[in-house]
Amino acid sequence: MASSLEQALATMVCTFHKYSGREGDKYKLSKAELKEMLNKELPVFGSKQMDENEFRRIMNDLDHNKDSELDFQEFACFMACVAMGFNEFFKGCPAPQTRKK
Ligand SMILES: [Ca+2]
Repeated sequence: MASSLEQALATMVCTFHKYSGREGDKYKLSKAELKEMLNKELPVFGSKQMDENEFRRIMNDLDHNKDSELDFQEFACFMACVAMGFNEFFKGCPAPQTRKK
């Protein structure tokens, strides 16, 4: 059975392809696909309240090669940034207790 980290990586890859395959280039996220992905998969971003300007700024920051789409590499950088944000957020929190029976 896959470890939880392996499952997390597979989820990351599958989630990218679930949205990237919807329109245009199958292997890149368009603006609309990114928006939908943020709404559905990362609601922690509060993307519902994110206005158009804010969304455009995020897209602009993530789109390193400026082709107006996010390829997997750009998406992976984004996920790494989100993970670093989570790491900061959870710093100092007690490690989850392993239940003893
Ligand atoms: Ca791009």
